[in-house]
Formats: sequence, structure tokens, C-alpha cells
Amino acid sequence: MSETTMSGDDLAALEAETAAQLAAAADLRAWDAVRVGTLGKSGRLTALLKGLGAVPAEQRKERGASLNRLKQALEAAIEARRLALEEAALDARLRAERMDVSLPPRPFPPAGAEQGGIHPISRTMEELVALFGAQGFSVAEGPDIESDWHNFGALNIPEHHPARQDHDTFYLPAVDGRRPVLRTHTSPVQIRTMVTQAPPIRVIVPGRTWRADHDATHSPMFHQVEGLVIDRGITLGHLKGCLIDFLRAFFGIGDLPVRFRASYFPFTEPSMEVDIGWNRKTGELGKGGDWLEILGSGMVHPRVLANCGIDPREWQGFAFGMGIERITMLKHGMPDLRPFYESDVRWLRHWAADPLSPPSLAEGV
Ligand code: 2NL
Repeated sequence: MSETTMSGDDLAALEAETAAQLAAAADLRAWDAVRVGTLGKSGRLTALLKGLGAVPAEQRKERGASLNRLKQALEAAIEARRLALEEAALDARLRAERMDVSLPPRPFPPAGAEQGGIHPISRTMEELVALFGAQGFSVAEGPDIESDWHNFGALNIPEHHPARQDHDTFYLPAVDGRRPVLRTHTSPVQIRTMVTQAPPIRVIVPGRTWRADHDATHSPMFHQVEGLVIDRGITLGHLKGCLIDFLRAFFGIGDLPVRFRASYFPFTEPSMEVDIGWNRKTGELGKGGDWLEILGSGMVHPRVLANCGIDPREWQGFAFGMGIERITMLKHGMPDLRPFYESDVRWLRHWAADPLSPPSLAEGV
């Protein structure tokens, strides 16, 4: 009997045979060989379909229907086997690539390579961002080269004010009759923020600052962080709460004594210097009965708000500023400012922070 005249039994045999071949196909390659051998151009089912034309007319309809059913059954069986094989392959991969999440971390960097570290100035900046971030502050940045107006004028520091000399400003060559300056504090970034953003504002500005000053406790390039809050109904109480919380968290001393002392800055009114309790003899923070000046602060001067286009009758605010080197040295008991910038790897190795441990609020209160 030729294939074209195969009986229904033979169709059943092809189905059974294909099922056996599929069951024996252990991977997707073997499966594909079965698929091609059955449904492909010279596959066994295809040959039967091709032979349909030679079937006597009176049998053709029934034969065609049987072949169609067989085709659907074979296609379904082949697809089902593909899914089963793919699932088995995925299971095998998951088993082979299983990882034990309870294992200790892989040593980083690999054995023999040197571990890098976070510079203590950078780490303090990360901590400032985390601690003030928890109080709702975002971070603003700005250029190192500033206009006289952003650095002085807008801040209520007039042309011949001693602050301009106190600041020992680095001036750059004049452009169009104006002398750009290397910013002497980060305040110009707050000015830019107030000029371009509508209140309420809550930003801190960590960054590089420049003054022509160089000795054991001063570097011509140093770092500051300033903070600015502008909103309706802001009072000295908000300033005090914000800074007491920050100082206690940053130094990790929950009952750190904090004292506010009247002072003067041209850009705040009233202005307050902030002191923390310490022991002058031992350098220990938190107890000892002595006071150490740590930062400056005050209510933003109404003239500064007006200079930035903010109506001081509707909006009030407070601001503060501190030196990053100074609070870093105090926190870690570092005796000298100069090694911050000397790139001495022994010093860096000693003071660097672990890059894998994030600056944590848990280090504070
Ligand atoms: C200090 C004192 C301070 C500010 C900085 C500030 C900025 C604007 C407006 C008002 Cl735009 N004030 N900044 C206020 C008080 C003190 O810094 O001893 N820094 C090291």
C-alpha cells in the first residue's frame, strides 16, 4: 500500500510514532529534528498531505478531514513538548546557577588589588546630604566662578564693606568692566536658587569655596555647606530645632549641648553664632563645660529676600553656614587641616571611609 492510500490505522501509527519520538527528544535540538521530520517540507505528515490529490474522489473528503485532525494533533503535541523542554531547561539553569544569599560578600576588590576609599570631605558631604535630606532639604549646586553681585551685592554686602576684605577674595581679570570672583562662600548658590525658584525653598549647598588665606588652619580652597529655608511663618524656633537636631545627629551625641549666641552677618538679621559643648583640654565633644563655635546662622535679611525678588512681608526664612573641614576634623579628632589636600596615601588609607558602607543616619542619633 502506498502512503497516499494509508488507512486510518496508519495515521494513528504516525501519531503514536511521533509521540514516541517527542518523548525521546531530550533537548530542543532533538525536538526540532522531530518537528522538521514531521511537519517540515519533506516531513511525514507533509508527504501525506501532498498525496491527498491522488486519493479517489469519493474518499478524499474523509481522508482530508482525518489528515487535518492529525495535523492539529501533531502540532499540539510538538508545541507541548517544546514548552516542556523549555521549562526543563530553565529549571536546570536555575538549579545550576542557584546562589546562596546567606554567603558573606565576595571580597572587594579581588584579592591582591587595592581597596579604594571615600575621602573624609566627601564622606562628610554625603552625611550632610543624608542628614539634611531626612529633614526635607534637597541639594543645590552652582559655579565656582561667580559675579560680584551673586557673591556680595545680593547678600547685602555693600561695595566698601569690610567683609569684602575679610574674605580675601580671589578676583579674576575683568570682563566688560565686571570682575568675576572665585566664590568666597556657597551663598551665591542660594541667591541663584531664590532668583530662579519660587518659595517654599529648602536647600543645602555643599561645595568648594576660595579665599586668599593659607596657614595651619586655613587653605585657599576649602569647603562649606550652607542651608536655606524660605517659607511662610518661619521663625528662629525652626532654625534652632533644625540645627540642634543636625548637630546631635552628625556628631552622634544625643544630648550634645548647643548654645545660640547673638552675632552679626550682613545677610541675616538677627544673626547667631552656634556653639557646642566640649572639653577644651581633651578635645572631647559633648561634655566638659567649654564652648566651641561651630557655625553661623540667622534669619535671612529682608533686603536679601527683596534682592532676589521674594516679598519679605509674605516669606521669611533662615540660613546657616559651616566649614566642612572643620566639622570633619572635630568629628574624627583630626589635628591638622593640611593633609586633606596633600594626597598622602598613608593619611588617605587611615581616614578613608569604606565605599561599600553608605553614610548612615544610624551613625548619628
Ligand atoms: C559662617 C556663617 C552663614 C549664611 C551663612 C546665608 C545665605 C543667604 C542668605 C542669608 Cl543666600 N544667609 N548664609 C547665613 C548665616 C551664616 O555662615 O560662619 N559660615 C562658615
